[in-house]
Amino acid sequence: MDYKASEIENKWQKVWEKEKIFNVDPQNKGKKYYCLEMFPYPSGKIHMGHVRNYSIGDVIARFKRMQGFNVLHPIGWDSLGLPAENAAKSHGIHPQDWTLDNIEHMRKQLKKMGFSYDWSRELATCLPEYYKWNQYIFIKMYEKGLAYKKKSAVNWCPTCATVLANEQANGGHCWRCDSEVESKNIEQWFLKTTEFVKELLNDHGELKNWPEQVLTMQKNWIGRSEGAELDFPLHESNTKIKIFTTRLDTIFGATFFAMSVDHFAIDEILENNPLKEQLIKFIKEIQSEKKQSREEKEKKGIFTGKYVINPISKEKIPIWLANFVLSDYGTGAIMSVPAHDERDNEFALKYNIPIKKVVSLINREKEQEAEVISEKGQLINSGEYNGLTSNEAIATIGKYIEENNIGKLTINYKLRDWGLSRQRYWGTPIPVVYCKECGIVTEKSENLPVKLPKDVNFSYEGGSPLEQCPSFLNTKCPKCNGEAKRETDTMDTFFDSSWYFFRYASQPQDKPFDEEEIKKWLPVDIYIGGIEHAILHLIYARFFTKVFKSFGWSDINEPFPHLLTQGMVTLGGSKMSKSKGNIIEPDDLIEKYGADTARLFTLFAAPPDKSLEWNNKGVEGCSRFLKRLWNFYERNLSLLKEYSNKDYQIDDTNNAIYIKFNQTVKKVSEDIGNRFHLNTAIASLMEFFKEVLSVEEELKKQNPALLTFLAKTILQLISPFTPHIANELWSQIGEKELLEKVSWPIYDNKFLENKTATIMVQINGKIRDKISCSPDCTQEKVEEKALKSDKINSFIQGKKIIKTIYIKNKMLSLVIK
Ligand code: ANZ
Ligand code: ZN
Repeated sequence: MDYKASEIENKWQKVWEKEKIFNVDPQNKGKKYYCLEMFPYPSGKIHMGHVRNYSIGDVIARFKRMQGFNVLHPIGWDSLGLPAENAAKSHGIHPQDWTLDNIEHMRKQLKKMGFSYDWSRELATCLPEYYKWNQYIFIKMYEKGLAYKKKSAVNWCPTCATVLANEQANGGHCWRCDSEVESKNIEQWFLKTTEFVKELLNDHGELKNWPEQVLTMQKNWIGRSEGAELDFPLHESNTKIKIFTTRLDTIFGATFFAMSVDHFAIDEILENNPLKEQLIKFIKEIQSEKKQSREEKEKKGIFTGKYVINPISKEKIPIWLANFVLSDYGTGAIMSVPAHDERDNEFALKYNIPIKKVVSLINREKEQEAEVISEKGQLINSGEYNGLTSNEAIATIGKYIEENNIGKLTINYKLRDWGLSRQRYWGTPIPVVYCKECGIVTEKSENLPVKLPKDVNFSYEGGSPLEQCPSFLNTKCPKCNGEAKRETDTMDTFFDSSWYFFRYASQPQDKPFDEEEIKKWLPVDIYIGGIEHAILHLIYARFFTKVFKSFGWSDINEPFPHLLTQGMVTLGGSKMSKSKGNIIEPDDLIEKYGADTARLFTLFAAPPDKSLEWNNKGVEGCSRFLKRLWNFYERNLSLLKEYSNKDYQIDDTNNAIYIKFNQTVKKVSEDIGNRFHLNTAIASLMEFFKEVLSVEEELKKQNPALLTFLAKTILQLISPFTPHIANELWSQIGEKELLEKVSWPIYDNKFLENKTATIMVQINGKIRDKISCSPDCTQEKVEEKALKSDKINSFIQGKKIIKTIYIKNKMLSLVIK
């Protein structure tokens, strides 16, 4: 029979489905193993990135299953969000229909890949039965003060007509469409991520198995900054304005004071101020500027005509309004030290403000080269503090301000609360109503879910289509039963993905998840996904886990102790993408070669965490390998059937291959299990197969039971990678059990080292054969073995051995005549 991938793949997928073999078995007494890959957004069809991500997870899940673990390997759909709504706008398809169609199609595609999911736990975040629990969780957060509403300047993407979270507007551009982001002031819902900022940072210590890069990205995002808050009295007033600085040591170099245009003390500064008009004009101008980082901004400022007193040096310094001072960081006001801070320096040069050096470097050369000395050093021009090192000065001045009640040492974080509101249709409705009598009222639990109305107008450009839907908008107050209006904002879809892994583990009807089940399954043992989720998703999911713990819903502290970030799939050196036109379609690949080849290549071509350059020759090579494998079983079929369960003997002649077997099992097990080096596991499997081929003829004659044993082992070892062909061959040789239910092979520690000697046999100076012996074999034994060899005998036939030379463990040389 020829290898027909599509036929056998279809066949085994049906068997798996029928037997529900990947569903969690409640009777399974094995140790739990929760293998999770980041769930896909149902964009329409799967791409090679999915194939890679899910193939990696699948090998691990299948491997653990064969090792006897009780495996949970779920899948679902991150299925709310903007693309569905855009499709509705441009093609007139309802987001729900578009999404559910896509899910249907992609589910088929995943099944065609042969992934070992527990489909009974499949979930889609766009279904009311899922987002109901988003709403439930939101209400609990609201009750605990973890969800709140405030007016705030938001990042507004004019193209998507929606609010973006800071992290979605990184660098001032929309993460989705790349348009320039504007600033807009509206009422927004927030989740208090900052409540857990210390835990989010400190518990990195528990994440020993996270890539260093991801930890660093999160650390920078959280942005812990040690410094001091310090009052600067307004000249000729009782008002004090607080600043935040990390560099108290530079305080004698503060030649001006700068405030954000949103600072609360501005009113007083404007009062009776002859410059009032210009100042207001400037404030308006800056407020309409788009949000950008402090460094990126072109520095703009205006002198207010007012002054503050430096509380340490007692100097009077001018107050400026400046666009590079952020209103939502620190205190919104700073002492500016242009000699030692880049931003202040740029500003001072632009506006001709004096620059006063107060820190000098020990390293003179470096000091002369640098325009702005931002490093710490030794104090100069700083009165009584001269001569102290920067750190000594920070400590001394810090102590002074605390003792004199003019300031305190503090820690600031860059992490902001999570702006949750989206003015969009295809998201979870925020379960809140506005009542004239009662104000903000959350929906009653028994009224959940607040369902998205199906019948809305998607061509509406002004904001959320929900605002235009009276049947949704008009409602009764859950408290007083009076007239009320529903909140029309929906939740950022990152809410959905922040806890879906809890819901996979447990799906009760009456609560988000069951505590006992969570205790059993969580934390996730291995989480696999792209590095692009390093900050957003992974911080939010950690935050939710900590929130649930604080509610007493679970005692899990960190959801993902082990994170594997898979590399990109590239073609021609750049990431496969529609816009670059360098896409390989998984469907085409499956059709041409079969899912097993697709799986094998994506796993073999690179280590999981490195990028994978697509290579058609490599795909061909994997396909050829599977054909060779197939043919080996086909030509030995009757022998393999016959010897399937017979005992084999290990002796000197086959010791080498038996050792190779043990080495291979060890290597493959460790490569998958300890290191996730799936590519090297495959390489050693291929090598092992080659060795078996090299002794195939010999074993067929001398030890068919051993050959059968080795052939079976190969199928066990390869089954996590290419499960269809493995099962097919397994059943062809007469095995009844599905390979998924067969245990993983074990190796024998006593047979890991090659203790055989390979001895060349020469006849009249030419090597004619080699034989294997244990190293302590006697010359007699070696000769005896040599004379048993068919090859040697064919040379000796009719002749006489006249001389024998033996070099121990190396060579047997026969001279014949
Ligand atoms: C004086 C100084 C001298 C500063 C010097 C730095 C260097 P990180 O490390 O990011 O926390 N700053 C404080 N609040 C700010 C705001 N709302 N907008 C813009 N800048 C602000 O940065 C802390 C430093 O950033 C603070 O220390 C302050 O400038 C500035 F040689 O104070 B520094
Ligand atoms: Zn009411």
